[in-house]
Parts: sequence; C-alpha cells; structure tokens
Amino acid sequence: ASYYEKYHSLNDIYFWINQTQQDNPNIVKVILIGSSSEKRPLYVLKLSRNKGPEKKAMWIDCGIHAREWISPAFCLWFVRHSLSFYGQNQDITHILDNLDVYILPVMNPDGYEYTWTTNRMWRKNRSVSKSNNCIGADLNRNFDANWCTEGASDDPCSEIYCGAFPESEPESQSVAHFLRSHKDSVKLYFSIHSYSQMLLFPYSCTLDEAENHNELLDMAQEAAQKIRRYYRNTYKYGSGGKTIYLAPGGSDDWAYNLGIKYSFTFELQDRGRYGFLLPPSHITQACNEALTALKTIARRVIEKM
Ligand code: 0X9
Ligand code: ZN
Repeated sequence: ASYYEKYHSLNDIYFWINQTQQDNPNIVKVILIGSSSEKRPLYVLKLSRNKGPEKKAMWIDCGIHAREWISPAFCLWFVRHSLSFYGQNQDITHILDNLDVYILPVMNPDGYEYTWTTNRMWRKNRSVSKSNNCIGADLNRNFDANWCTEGASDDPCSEIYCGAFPESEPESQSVAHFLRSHKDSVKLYFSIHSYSQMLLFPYSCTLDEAENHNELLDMAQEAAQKIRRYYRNTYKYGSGGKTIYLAPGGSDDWAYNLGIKYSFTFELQDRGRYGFLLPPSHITQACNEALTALKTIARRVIEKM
C-alpha cells in the first residue's frame, strides 16, 4: 500500500506537511493559524496555482473529531491528488485554475495524538476544564451558531460538551479567526468527518431551512448521484438538522452564517460495520468517493462565481 493508503501518526503528518511544501515550493504554502490547547501547531496548506490576480478560495478541514481517522487521511489524499493530477485530471485542473485551496489536515492534533497513544475512541480535544476532572470539549459544538442549545451539552464530561463559551477552545478559535479574516475570498467550506456516509449542509443548529436550501440540496444530490454511479455506494444528503440530528455550534453552520454560502460537512465511510475503525484497505474508495463529491460541488460553485 502507498503512503496515502495508510493512516499516519501526528508526527508523520507534520513531517508530511513540511515535505510537501519543500517538494512543491511554487504551489504550496504552509500557514500557521494557531496552536492547540497542548500547544501543538495548527498548520494550513495553501495550494495556489498563482497566475493572474488573487483568486477566490475553498477551505477544507479534517480531523475535528480525533477518532475519525479517515478524515485526515482524506485531506492528505486531496493534496496528493491536487499535486499529482493537475493538468491531467480535468476536474482538479479546473478547480485549481479557479480557486485557491486552504487545507487544515488535523484541526484537533491533541485528540488525534491521544487516539494513537491512549484511547482510540477519543472524540474531543484535550483541554482541561477548571470546574471539573473531565477533559476536552467537542470542537464541533464550540462555534458560535446557536451555541450550546439542544444537541450539545454544558456538562464537561459529555462527549458533546460545548465548551465554556463560543470559541473557548484554541482550535476552533484559530479556525474562526482565520476564516473571519479571509471571508471575502472563501466561497466554499468543507468539513470532513466520519462515519455514516452523508453529505450535509446547514442548518444543523436549527430545523429552519437555509436561505439557499434548494441550491445546496441540488448540489448535494448531484454529488451523491456521482458517488452511486462511479462507486456504487449510497450517501444520504440534506440539511444536518433533518438528516442526522440537531447539533448546534458546528463549524459548517458558523461558516455559513459568516457568509460562506456553500458550506458542507461530509460524513465518510462506512455505515457502521467498522465505524471509526475503518480498515486501511478501505481508504482508497472512501477518499475517492469524497473527492468525487467535493469536485462535483466545487465545479458547481465555480460556475456560479
Ligand atoms: O455531530 C457531529 O459533529 C457530526 N457527526 S459526527 O459523527 N462526525 O460527530 C455532524 C456534524 C454536522 N454539522 C453540524 N452539527 N453543524
Ligand atoms: Zn465528526
């Protein structure tokens, strides 16, 4: 199996980030957007085929939840695909000719490291709360979108603990800060999770429909159809609140409310057979499915720009 068909430790991924930048100095820039609660760096890769004026941009984050190992694997897969197939694959060439891409391979490095060393099923970050012995907040409940209402918990021991206040966690704060300062250029937001095979869009923090619900639904439907056609696999799609559950404080809803009107959360393979413990032999298909969906949606957004 190649490098991209395996899961990698956090140190391997940091090494890969550095190596990828060094091997592709004209295309890849590494941006330090902040650090985790245990002071690990949060690096974003910027892929930019710099010709002409500043382009609009797309954001992809992976690894919000520590145990969802297929998610960082997807971010690496996407970067490899972008660097290897630009000029060969029509879809990725079109995307990179029209958009810069920001990729955060591991948004929750402390949690990810913890799943490698101590507890494979850890979900949250590793911040220490003052009041209590419990560790960690759910970074996907910590954003400022109907923060800590139904579908999140104010109990620090809960798996869906929303944190002390919106953006209380350095990881979510760093992402929010970066996106706020790039909100005029970023047109498309993706957050990669597992598992359950779903293509979700706002809202998850309310059952209300987003203003461009039908447009998002149409894009997600086309993406799911492509996955079915090319990979013979089924993905559900729809607004988060109605398709999976109410879950406030998520990055996708927050990004949407910031003005990024094309905002998606992908739940990759599988549908529960292996769950978070998806075997490495499934990485190729899981990533290719997500890549197909992402490229389908990006193409549609570029058409509208
Ligand atoms: O609950 C979540 O954060 C996501 N599911 S997961 O099993 N990966 O934890 C779904 C996120 C959907 N979007 C929002 N809740 N905003
Ligand atoms: Zn998740």
